[in-house]
Amino acid sequence: MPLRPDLIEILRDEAAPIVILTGAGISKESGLHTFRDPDGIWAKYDISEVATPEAFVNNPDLVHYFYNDRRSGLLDPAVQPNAAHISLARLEAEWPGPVLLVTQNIDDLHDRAGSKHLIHMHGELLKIRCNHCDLLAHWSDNLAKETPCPSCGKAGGLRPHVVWFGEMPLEMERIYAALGECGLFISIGTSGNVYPAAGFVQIAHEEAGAETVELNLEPSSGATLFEHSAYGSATDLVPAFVA
Ligand code: BJW
Repeated sequence: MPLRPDLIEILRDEAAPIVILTGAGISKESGLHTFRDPDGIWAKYDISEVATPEAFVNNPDLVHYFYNDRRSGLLDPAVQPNAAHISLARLEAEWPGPVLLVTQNIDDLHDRAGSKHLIHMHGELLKIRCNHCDLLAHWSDNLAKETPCPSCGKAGGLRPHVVWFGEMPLEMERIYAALGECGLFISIGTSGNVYPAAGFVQIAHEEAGAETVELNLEPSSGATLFEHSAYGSATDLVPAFVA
């Protein structure tokens, strides 16, 4: 069984559906920055200037610079899935029940590690979409406000396929359906500051009666909502958890 035996014992069903929520902390040891740690992205950038729809209208150059820089970082050959990403892909492959991985991360490290049932609820850094047409495409180059849309040809409409503050996260119906019937909810490497993801633990516990586990470097904002927890780095905790 690909889970620690003591955890299997607390589950009502040995093939219980599992929902896993991940945040920036799981990719930290792959070389990507978190947001709210002292050396995090929000220590360098003002959220309202780069991660809102208004910021994109007011200063598209800065928003493009911000995401182009992060895209270059992600494409650095040194940035690779770590032991935590790989363990979660193994859990999905070996667990007898359904496993849904919901990530707030816009990097592609879970995809590269081999996770298949994966929702990028805050979008994907390596995709763009167009405000003028229905284009959604893979993208690895730099974007600028003058870049014409490869589909409709208009300039000014291309934007990173990410979810900014005030926008609706992606695939929420699928996520809520899975939370409503899971037997185990695991949160990894997220500070619990951003909704709706921060509220998933309560939905899993109250609606589905799920066991809830937090694995993080330190207690998150919602730490008291979890029944089980372990604190340390993701590359230590997650492989030990997916024993
Ligand atoms: C380690 C580690 C290691 C470090 N190992 N761990 C309710 C109340 C109040 C406000 C709201 C509310 N509901 C909605 C809102 C508004 C808003 C919101 O939440 N505001 C808060 C600030 C209060 N939410 C929204 O606007 C969202 N949209 C929305 O709600 O739509 C309406 C809706 C209605 C009904 C249903 C559903 C929806 C959209 C939020 C979009 C977030 N966008 C960002 C940026 C875009 C993507 C990008 O550029 O990357 O997404 S913000 C940023 O925060 C990014 C992240 O995905 C997100 C979460 O951050 P995360 O992953 O938790 O990172 P950190 O840095 O905070 O934490 C890292 C953790 O890892 C730390 O705890 C470390 O200790 C730990 N760690 N190293 C293990 N080695």
